[in-house]
Amino acid sequence: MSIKFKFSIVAISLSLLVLNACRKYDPAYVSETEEWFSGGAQTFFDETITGFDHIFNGLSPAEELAHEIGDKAFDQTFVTAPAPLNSGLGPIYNNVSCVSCHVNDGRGKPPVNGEALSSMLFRLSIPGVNPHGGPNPVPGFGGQLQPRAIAGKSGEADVVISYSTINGTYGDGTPYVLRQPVYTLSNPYTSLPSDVMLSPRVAPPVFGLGLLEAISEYDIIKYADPSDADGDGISGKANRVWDVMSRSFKLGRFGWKAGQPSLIQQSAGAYNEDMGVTNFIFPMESSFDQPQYDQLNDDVELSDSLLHAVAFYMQTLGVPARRDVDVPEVKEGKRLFNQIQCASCHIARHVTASDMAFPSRSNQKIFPYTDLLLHDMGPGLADNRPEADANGYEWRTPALWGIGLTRKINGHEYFLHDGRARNMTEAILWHGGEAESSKEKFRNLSASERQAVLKFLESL
Ligand code: HEC
Ligand code: HEC
Ligand SMILES: [Ca+2]
Ligand SMILES: [Ca+2]
Ligand SMILES: [Ca+2]
Repeated sequence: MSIKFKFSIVAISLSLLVLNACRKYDPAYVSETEEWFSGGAQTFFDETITGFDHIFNGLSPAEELAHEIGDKAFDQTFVTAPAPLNSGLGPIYNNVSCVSCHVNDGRGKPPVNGEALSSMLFRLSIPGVNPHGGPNPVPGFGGQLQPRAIAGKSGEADVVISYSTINGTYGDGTPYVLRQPVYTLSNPYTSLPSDVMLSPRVAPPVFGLGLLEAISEYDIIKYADPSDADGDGISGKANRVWDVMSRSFKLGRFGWKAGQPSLIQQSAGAYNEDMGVTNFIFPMESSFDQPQYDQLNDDVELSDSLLHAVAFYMQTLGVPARRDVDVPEVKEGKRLFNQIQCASCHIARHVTASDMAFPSRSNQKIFPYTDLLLHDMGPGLADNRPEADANGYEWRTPALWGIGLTRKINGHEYFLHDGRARNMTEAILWHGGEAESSKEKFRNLSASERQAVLKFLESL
């Protein structure tokens, strides 16, 4: 082999490496037949109300049993201790069961027409960080607001939500209206510090998360470009969060700011903070050190095996199949979605890592439409509250798979972290910051092109 030839092989492989290392994603890589199968082998052709609740294919009988136990536990209503079953609710809490927020394994919503807060919660902190670089809890209130309490105790505070109106116009002159939420805390049980920061969150859907957990850290970080080295205006940064069980920092994947490293920790945190149910990962009552604390020196309220079963249930929920993939308007919408750079963050395709110990989620080609990275989404969406490495402007790109079934399965179309968007169009029009130019391109599409983008999203 001539030296020149050898050199060109090296040069070609080097440039391939460079191309690989860059965060640009080549949409042409996606074939249409593959795309019906959003969850790879864990895809289910069900467009009805049960569309988000399918057990993985290929589980062993023991795993199927664990999933079913987890499924039941997810639906269980907890009650005040002592009780023979599902004991330990509160003393302060947000809701009584997982499913009351993650309705049909789908998403929650902000209160509508004077409803009480139910499937939405507020995280709280004051400036500074905790010993692991996470949010600094508010004295007397902790890291999350629990507005409800069991009999004889008082909730921490209520939240009053009002909306102001923002008028805008598309490039073609058609007007649109957005609503911006304003949150005020009322009736605090004790005085709140003046520098308290609030982060509103609606419950996101919980299907397909086992597949997202199975994407390797390497495959996520390869799309990160924190200082925007390629100059396309889009950075993308990984969150680094404390993993309680391994006592180390891990890539954050779950939650609207990627504040949780694993499904078991996310689920354990939900039991503890959202329901007041202590467990081996978070054994301290959320009300510890507060007057609402029940002073009961009780054991962990949830058995270790139930926590494992619920986490396994979260790991083994399949993904609904695409619909209408071959309809011309949907194909045109997909072309536009790529052209106006929605796909720079909503990355269509990933391949999960090989995992001999968990074959049902190993090596799957999946289409979640997320990079699982944090992006500055501009001042309009900012909560101005940091969470580990996520700053007050940053949010994790949410997966878009299954989003077109939201109306059918959840009966509403409130989108974004705080449910302010009343449909998908509003969700897009709120994009700012790194997504500003993509949003502007959408705003300047013709009415029929915008419709095609929506048809494409509806097909996911
Ligand atoms: C009060 C409503 C509420 C309850 C009750 C609740 N959740 Fe959640 N859940 C949320 C919210 C809000 C988030 C987003 C949290 C964030 O951004 O930090 C979330 C996030 C999650 C996620 C991560 C989803 C993602 O896409 O990243 C999982 C998994 C989850 N919850 C599981 C559970 C389990 C298991 C239970 C029951 C033990 C539960 N939740 C109870 C509101 C709730
Ligand atoms: C810079 C990265 C980025 C780009 C570019 C981007 N998005 Fe997003 N998208 C996000 C993030 C982050 C959120 C969540 C923001 C929030 O909840 O406040 C989001 C939310 C959404 C949602 C709502 C999802 C949900 O579960 O509530 C939809 C729909 C959506 N994007 C569609 C689009 C479309 C269509 C485009 C192209 C016009 C686009 N996005 C471009 C990052 C991006
Ligand atoms: Ca309790
Ligand atoms: Ca609290
Ligand atoms: Ca970039």
